[in-house]
Amino acid sequence: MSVACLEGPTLTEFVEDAEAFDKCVDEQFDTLDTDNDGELSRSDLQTRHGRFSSVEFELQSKEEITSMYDTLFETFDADGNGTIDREEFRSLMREIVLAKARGIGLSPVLIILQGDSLLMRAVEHGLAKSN
Ligand SMILES: [Ca+2]
Ligand SMILES: [Ca+2]
Repeated sequence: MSVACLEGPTLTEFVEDAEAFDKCVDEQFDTLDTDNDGELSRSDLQTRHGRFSSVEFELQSKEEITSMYDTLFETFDADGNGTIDREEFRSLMREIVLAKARGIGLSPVLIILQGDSLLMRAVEHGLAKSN
């Protein structure tokens, strides 16, 4: 775990690099899909409860996480079949990260990075670009 400085545009650029972003999101998807059936169900997410909450987005309380699950399923289960497939998940993560980017804006914020989080990848992506 480390601390890094992150700006909104770093996140936006990461999302816009569809190849890098989708690859990273797919890894997250595979990690969350505990029964490996190619779809995320509520039980997949609950199995990985601690993990998913650490993935990012500063969701601190259980209520917030539960409410995020509800929002997540209602909003991103586009075809309403009760699970989130890979495409639905990519759309979800794009929206979340872009919302985060808008929230951060142009003022760099210090964030705590978990080794395999999307934000970590975004920071690495930004560093790779600037080198
Ligand atoms: Ca599953
Ligand atoms: Ca679905």
